[in-house]
Amino acid sequence: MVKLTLPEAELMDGGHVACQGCGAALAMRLFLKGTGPDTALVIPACCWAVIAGPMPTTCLRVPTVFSAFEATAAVASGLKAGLRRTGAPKTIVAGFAGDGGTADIGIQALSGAAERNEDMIYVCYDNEAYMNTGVQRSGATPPGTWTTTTPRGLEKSTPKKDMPGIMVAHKVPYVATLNPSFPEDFVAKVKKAASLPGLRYLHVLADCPTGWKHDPALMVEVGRLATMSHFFPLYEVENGRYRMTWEPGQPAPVAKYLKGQGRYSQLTDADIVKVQSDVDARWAALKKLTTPA
Ligand SMILES: Cc1ncc(C[n+]2csc(CCOP(=O)(O)OP(=O)(O)O)c2C)c(N)n1
Ligand SMILES: [Mg+2]
Repeated sequence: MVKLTLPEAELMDGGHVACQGCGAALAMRLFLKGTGPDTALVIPACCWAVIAGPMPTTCLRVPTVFSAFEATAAVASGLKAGLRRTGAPKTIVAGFAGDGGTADIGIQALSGAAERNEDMIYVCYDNEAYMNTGVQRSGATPPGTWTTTTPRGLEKSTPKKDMPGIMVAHKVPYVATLNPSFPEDFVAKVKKAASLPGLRYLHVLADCPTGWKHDPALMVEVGRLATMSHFFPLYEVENGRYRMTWEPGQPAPVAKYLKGQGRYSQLTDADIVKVQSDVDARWAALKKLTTPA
């Protein structure tokens, strides 16, 4: 008998309208396995507002509030206050927003909630563009990426906004990076976040085969390569202390990750060398933070 390591209960049904191979769909499924049924979600405008679907056919088995695009953390703050007041203080309130809704339009509400250390889990599922409206670049789009607003020849040139770093700078109790291709690590971090008070920020890499331009069947593999190549390291920061949670023994070349995706098909060998050196520099900086003095 295979021993299951993840909670068996499903709080998200199949039959939803996510694209095939949607990393954000798997992220929600794993997230709810970690928080359990006493969870209330706040979802702003994003793919997930569509995936969830309307009542009575929603795929979510937990109560959900749909918020304005910029308001996730403000609505979650109010929802938590209301639940406390009406006798349900233990319900986990979780914002579940995209990278556009977090790194760009929602950052003010999130920063305010973080500064007040509101009691919520805030999940940013980062598919590295505004996917729901047709793959426009966001602050979280990596440099060199094709999107519909950074077409070939005019790819994004500025760095990806470091949302986990911004949240660590707010000195919230818990910040972590998660990847649905590493489900045990994913659910362990959600469970840890669920056990802590205050604002817990989870930054999830969420593959979007539609916008990243690859075969949807390869979603888990592409996600694995993101972490295996050090492109998306898995770490957590508890009360300011960094800890790497999973490290590849021998990192894969970043080229392997990039070459599997059409959004990077315009990169030259020289461009790829540059991405590799940026990834190496970020990894070295992170290793310094995670190595006890
Ligand atoms: C104030 C406002 N501006 C623009 C929109 C249109 N809009 C809806 S979803 C979306 C993209 C969201 O991108 P992201 O947060 O990254 O989530 P994803 O679609 O990638 O899941 C946009 C621009 C909106 N609903 N409200
Ligand atoms: Mg997005």
